[in-house]
Amino acid sequence: MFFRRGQMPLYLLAGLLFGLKTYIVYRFVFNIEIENMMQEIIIFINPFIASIIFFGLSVWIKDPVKQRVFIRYSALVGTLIIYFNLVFYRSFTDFLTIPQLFQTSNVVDLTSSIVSLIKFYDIFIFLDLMIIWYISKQSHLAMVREYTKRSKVIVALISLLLLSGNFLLAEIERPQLLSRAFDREYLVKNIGLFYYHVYDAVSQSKMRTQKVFAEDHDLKTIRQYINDEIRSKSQSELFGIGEDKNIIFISAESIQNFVIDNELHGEEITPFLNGLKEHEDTFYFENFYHQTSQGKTSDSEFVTENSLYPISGGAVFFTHAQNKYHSFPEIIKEKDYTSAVLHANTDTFWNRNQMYDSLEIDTFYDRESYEVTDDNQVGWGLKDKEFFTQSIPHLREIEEPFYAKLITITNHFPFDLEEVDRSLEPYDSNSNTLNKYFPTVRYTDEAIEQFFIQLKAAGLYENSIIIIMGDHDGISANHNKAMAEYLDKEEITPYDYTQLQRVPFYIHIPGYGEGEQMSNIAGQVDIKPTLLHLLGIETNHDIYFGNDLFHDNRKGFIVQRNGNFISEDYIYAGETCYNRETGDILDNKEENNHSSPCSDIKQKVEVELNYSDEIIYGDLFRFLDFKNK
Ligand code: GP9
Ligand code: MN
Repeated sequence: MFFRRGQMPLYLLAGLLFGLKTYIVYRFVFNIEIENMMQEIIIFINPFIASIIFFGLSVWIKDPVKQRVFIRYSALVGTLIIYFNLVFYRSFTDFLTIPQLFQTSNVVDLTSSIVSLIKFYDIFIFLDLMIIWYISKQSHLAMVREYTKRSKVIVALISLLLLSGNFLLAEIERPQLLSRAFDREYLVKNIGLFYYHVYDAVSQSKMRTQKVFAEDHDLKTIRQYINDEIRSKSQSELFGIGEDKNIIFISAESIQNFVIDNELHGEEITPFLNGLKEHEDTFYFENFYHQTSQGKTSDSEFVTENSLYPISGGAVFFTHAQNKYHSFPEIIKEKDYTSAVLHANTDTFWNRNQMYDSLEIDTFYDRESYEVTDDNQVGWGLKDKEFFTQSIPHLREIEEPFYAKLITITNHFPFDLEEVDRSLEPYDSNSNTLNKYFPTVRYTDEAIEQFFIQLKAAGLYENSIIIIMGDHDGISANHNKAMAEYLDKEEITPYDYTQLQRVPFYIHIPGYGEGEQMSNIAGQVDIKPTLLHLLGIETNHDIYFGNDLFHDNRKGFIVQRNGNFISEDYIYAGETCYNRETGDILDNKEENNHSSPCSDIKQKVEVELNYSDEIIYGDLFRFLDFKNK
């Protein structure tokens, strides 16, 4: 099957040559960061697997002459795909996506500098193509023939096996790689450039069909629902108290609120945040829930800026970055606010570079804006203390009044921290993850404390509102056993697990003096209307799923993306209705579910999730002119 009269089949030879070229380009021409041995292995085998599978398709072509043509042109198209990506990469440090091909502005940027993006040694990228082309043109080529049915099936089976092997390794390296749709670099690193393009094409076309069938009047019912069920009819007492103040928003990576006011080894875990909670200028919300799904930090950003729900599979930052939104940063422009995000990670992570444009965020201070060295980074990047220190000069240069969001990173799984930065010893349980979580939480607590001092010194404190929010949970259900041990519980029930999805939420208004500890239920979806109202901006025509947290007239429940919810009276989780205060079970699954006290709200939860999905999938806001309503 493979060798005939000592000859290697052409598809195999082409596959090996093309695979080798692709590997060399991935490894040495693109600037792809390899973090461990597993990635090294994947990036080596993937090019060979992908190209042998593709060229192997030629065995299904009967006519050997046509087989050669197929192989030649496949090599040509494959090479061009690599090359276009490379030229694009040299300019944007990113890989092409289908929407980008249609973004004329990018093309204009590219054409102006195209000459500088082409290097003389690029010719080597075409070397294998020339060899394949040359060999395939030899008239008496024994490397192609008509393949028997058996050979075809064997080639197909081997291809399938290789493909599964590649995806299995990728899944081990990055669980839920495809559904979470991380960074494009991660995708390319783990499944290769070609499967990445297939993935991109499939997700784009899925999205497009849904958009094509969407219509203007879909919004009418949604607006009606929001007017009837969500929108408060009057303004809260705090409306306008933050007018013209800066908003400094700290998105605190993976901080859950079970650490607040809690202890480990007889010590407070978060001494600064505990103190801040009691401060007269602080509103602290003890029942504030994150509402993220697979998009993690990016979902928390999405919910916060738009007051829409994230999508259930994948990250909306990735799948719907081209949509029209009506975001917080966009709305506050009417009050002459500028907006910025500060986060020391690459700008492509979570597709932030594209999504931030759609959200109309003016400036993104990404990794390039920070000095990241071997000494000042740990785990996922720049240490939080260093991050805040280096952020101060950036904050000073942003035009006031501003909204600036700072996203921390040190308290990110796997919660690595050097000995010198550790002021709290790890916990001791069977979960290494939970054990290491406490010292990094403490580190971030100290970093925020230091940041407050720096803000005061920089004269940025007095005239700002400072928000601190945990972006999502850091300890997943995999660590329930250790968590139960820490919390001194027998087990973590669905009720407990829901309560563990609470994250800290602080609104600190220097000089306000009438702060309070708030026990009403709240969620990330409430942030946009709350902040808009603090700034004195009306939301009467906006479409959103949250409420001003300072208003008494709220819809009264917080939706989780999986359809669970928390209301003032109930928690619905694991298909069970619980009393929110006591945790007692209020219904019985065996009985008729309509009798459950949770049923009414459960229906509304489904309606809201569907409406939010309709807005996103249908890109419905493109039909609206919010400004002239
Ligand atoms: C990456 C950071 C962490 O830039 O926001 O992302 P996460 O894994 O928490 O979604
Ligand atoms: Mn995060």
